[in-house]
Amino acid sequence: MASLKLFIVLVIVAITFPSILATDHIVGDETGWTINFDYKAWAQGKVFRVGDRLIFNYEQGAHNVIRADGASFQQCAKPNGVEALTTGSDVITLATPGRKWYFCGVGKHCEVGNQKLAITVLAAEGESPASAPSPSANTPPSAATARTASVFYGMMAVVLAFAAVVMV
Ligand SMILES: [Cu+2]
Repeated sequence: MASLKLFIVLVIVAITFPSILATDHIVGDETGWTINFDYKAWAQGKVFRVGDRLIFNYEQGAHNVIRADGASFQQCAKPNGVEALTTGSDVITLATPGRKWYFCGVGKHCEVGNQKLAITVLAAEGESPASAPSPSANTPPSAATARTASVFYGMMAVVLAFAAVVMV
């Protein structure tokens, strides 16, 4: 019985506080991470938020994932000190808002195969769209504040949920 109550309370919490939930984005959907796929079109219309995850699926060894900056993305050149991700199911949690760039560092997959992805990450859900950064802007101070508030409410929800379970 206790576990059923806990489940119900957690469902209520999840519905009431969607900001504590995040989205997993499978890059390229069922096609995965490969050459000759239009990742620009794939990203178009999708909303990426802080806390969401990007999942790059590919055959291990056939591709990799390099986290780039704007300049290295344009040139398909690995930035100094950046290690490629190579597991075949690489998960990247979007930690900060702003422009993010990824490409494959194998062969000429980026230059010729167009295996590259650029996205704009918005602040966590529950904030006004006005606080969303433009591609060239840095993180507005208000975004960090709002994110902290969202985390606070999420934690409050968990505390209340457990309090409810104890009291029922
Ligand atoms: Cu590749």
